[in-house]
Amino acid sequence: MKEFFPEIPYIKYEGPKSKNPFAFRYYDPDRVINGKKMREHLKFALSYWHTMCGDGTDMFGRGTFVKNFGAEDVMEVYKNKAYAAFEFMDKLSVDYFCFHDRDIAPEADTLKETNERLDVISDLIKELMEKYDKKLLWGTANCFNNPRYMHGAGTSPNAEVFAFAAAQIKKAIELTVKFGGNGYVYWGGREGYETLLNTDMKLELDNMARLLKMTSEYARSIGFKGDFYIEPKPKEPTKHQYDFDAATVIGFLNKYGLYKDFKLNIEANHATLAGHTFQHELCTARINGMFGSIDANQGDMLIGWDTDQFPTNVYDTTLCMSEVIKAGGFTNGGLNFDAKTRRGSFTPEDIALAYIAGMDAFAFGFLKAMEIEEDGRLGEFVKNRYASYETGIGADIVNGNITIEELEKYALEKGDVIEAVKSGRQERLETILNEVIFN
Ligand code: XLS
Ligand code: NI
Ligand code: NI
Repeated sequence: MKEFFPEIPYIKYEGPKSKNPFAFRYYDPDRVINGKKMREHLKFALSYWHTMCGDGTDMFGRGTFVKNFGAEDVMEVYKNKAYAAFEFMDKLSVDYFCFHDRDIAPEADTLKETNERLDVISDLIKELMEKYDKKLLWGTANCFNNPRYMHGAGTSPNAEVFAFAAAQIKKAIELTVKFGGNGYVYWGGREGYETLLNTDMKLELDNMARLLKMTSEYARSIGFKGDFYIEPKPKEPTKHQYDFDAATVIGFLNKYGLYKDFKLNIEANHATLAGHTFQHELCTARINGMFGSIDANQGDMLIGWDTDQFPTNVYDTTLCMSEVIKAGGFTNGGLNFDAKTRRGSFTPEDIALAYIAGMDAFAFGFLKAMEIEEDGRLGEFVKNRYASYETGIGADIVNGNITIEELEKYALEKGDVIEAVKSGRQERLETILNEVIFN
């Protein structure tokens, strides 16, 4: 069979001292930790759109990557993308992939023809999944690229567009089920608005909920057993994206009675665009029972848009994996590299090196997060910080056993409570984190 990436070797674990660029330093896929292989703790996924399709086009310039994989005929190009994707996953020990419908087969003139193309390519992908023993982390529909979606899909002012989006999502769900996927993602795409001068926000939000309800119920009816995820993002492409951040999405799901079936797919770069840390978004999801999956990337703090860079910041990966551990690990979710190399890093080697960088950064973060747990000092500090809620008046507050009048009496008797207040010790705690990271 044709090799699409002759320049990329099979990547093996060589340990932290290795100087070989084509080796893992921390990711040792079959190493067992706490009864599970590292590959099962981390569940890395390839993003089909960035890796197989993204060509580096930006606002000021054309593509710098060639992604036709040696073919000219449009369907041949997409078949080759599939072969190349599985070769890449195989060489890098990436066990999962994620896709949009339009990443795997190009749109034709009519929906019917487009769906026929999807049938052809999805048969091939299914075969390759079996051959290489790869799994689908999640599927989704691209309801934002085509001009028909310029004003949104489920939130379009045109009912015709709503109908088209519903049909498109139906097919994407069928493909997800065909691949045995355990996740289906709804990222807001163009579900948002530019100006209230032309927008009925209430109807748009009601319609968005209608689309989610209808499509998720359909998925259940055809045997989908996995999780539905909403992926929050505050802006880009629209000025006001409706799925702003985790808290906004949770409020939305609660309002429309969708919270039971839906979880969140948290993307690092979207968190920072919303003015939050990655850890904040993960924690918000976790404490609300909505932690699902992760789009593993990083942004650039000096740039105000979604740069989707491969994650290399080990503080972020460590704190992220601490949240994953607190959530009990991944169930249906995993770590999808929704990330692309910079436009100037345009060779196939660059893409492999970027995956190695991201996988090692997360493997390192996972090992360090485990050490933080074992070390116990950070957890202990937080527990002690709230100890006053475990006994006496604190326990009464938590258990709802006290009235406001009794609290007033207590405060009046005390006169002041400043002596009870203790230092937050932030700098010391940051030193402990450094100690674990550098030891
Ligand atoms: C874009 C999103 C997108 C989703 C899938 O910003 O991250 O790539 O992950 O539609
Ligand atoms: Ni994403
Ligand atoms: Ni993104």
